[in-house]
Amino acid sequence: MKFNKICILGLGYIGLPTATMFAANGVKVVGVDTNPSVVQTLQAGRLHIHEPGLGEVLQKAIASGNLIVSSRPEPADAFLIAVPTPFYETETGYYNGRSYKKADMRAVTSATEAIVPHLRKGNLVILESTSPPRTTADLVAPILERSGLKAGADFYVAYSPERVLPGQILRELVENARVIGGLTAESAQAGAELYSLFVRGHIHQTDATTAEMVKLMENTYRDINIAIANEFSRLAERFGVDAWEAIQLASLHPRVKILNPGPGVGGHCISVDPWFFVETAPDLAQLIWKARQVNDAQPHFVVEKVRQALGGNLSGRWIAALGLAYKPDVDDLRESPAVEVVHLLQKEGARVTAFEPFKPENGLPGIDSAPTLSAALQNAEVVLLLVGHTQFRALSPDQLASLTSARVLVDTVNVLTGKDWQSAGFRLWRLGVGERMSESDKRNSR
Ligand code: SAJ
Repeated sequence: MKFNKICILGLGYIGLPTATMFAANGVKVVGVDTNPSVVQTLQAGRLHIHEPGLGEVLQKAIASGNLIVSSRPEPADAFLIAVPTPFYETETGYYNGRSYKKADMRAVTSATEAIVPHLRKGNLVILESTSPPRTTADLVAPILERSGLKAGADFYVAYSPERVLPGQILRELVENARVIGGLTAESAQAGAELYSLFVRGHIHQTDATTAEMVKLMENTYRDINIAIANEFSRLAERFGVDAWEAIQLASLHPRVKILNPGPGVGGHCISVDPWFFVETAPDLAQLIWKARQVNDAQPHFVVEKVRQALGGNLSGRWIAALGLAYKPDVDDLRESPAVEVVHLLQKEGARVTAFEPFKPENGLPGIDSAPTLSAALQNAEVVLLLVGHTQFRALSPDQLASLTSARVLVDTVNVLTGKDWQSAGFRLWRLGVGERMSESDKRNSR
């Protein structure tokens, strides 16, 4: 199939890098976003998100004339939908008296509807947004057929999950293996031809629902593995053990690779996608559901650690929270457990000042955000490290001691180890590390 022009709906973390990749490979791309401020920012050659290297490729794509940013779709050879699929904040589902989160598919629905007037015979439509199983067949295809054309016969429809890691998107878009699931075998083939314009990783063809399930399985697998790491951190504290040391030693086993505990699981992928299984099969997705609950509860354990470090009382205490992003070296605050920890501490009456180096000006409503590290540390009694940003990892005990009078440190991501905090007067508390118990203590606690 020949692709002269592609229309990409949704210019976020996935749609925008994908649009620039096609444009860099000589295809005319119309990038569409419904948010006017995103359109304006991109038209001016500036980014509305943080992703290393993306600024330069965007500017090149616009300057070459291959990428046009618009608020409306246009006729094209292929349409690619890369809009968000979050869950509803308030609307929940219930199964056996337990509540679960439900996918908000409104953006996918309206992006698909926006394509209908432009759809022509022989076009290809690809859904990239992470979606509950059967979305391509049961939601997207029927909407597109309102055009009077028949999916699979008159036009091609496929699902292709994105699997890139924020922070490394440009490299992974090209190098990662890709899965394309077609409504028909011809649809999968058309999708494979489209992505082969820039993808160097192997392109595997399958059916649409398998491809949807593959994506959810990947992130669910990771979520469950992080849940067990988080549960191990709680057990280690109970038994007076260093979870990080125990995990490292257990991972020496050739068939064991345990992930890292932390303040919880955030981002718009791993903390969201497993719910799509729970929502569509609550009777079966029991382990998946439990893992979500374990990870969602982890911020409460961080709060308990801080309470312990402060001698039992949080009310009125001054806390500097370092990092609000959902993981190191990104600016994304979506579903961030660090934000949840700050909110929980505030509920306990603590006075929290946060510092997020990737968003120093605008933190979040309701969170007191400092513009600099030293401003955040000014009145602090305890320094709480929530994200392992490179800037924080590099802090030396002397440097920190010169910036704050606080001498209590709580590290939730295990990046402050290996430095002599004690000589600089600090007491370091680490998530997942229990007070060492003597053997007789251990016996008595059994
Ligand atoms: N986390 C831990 N412990 C770990 C690893 C991660 O607590 O050992 C936490 C992180 O701090 C973060 C969350 O999990 O809060 C998720 O971070 P992540 O780096 O594991 O993943 P994401 O959400 O940035 O990207 C994931 C990736 N999926 C997998 O690795 C299976 C990426 O490849 C996907 O493209 C992306 O989801 C997506 O868009 O779905």
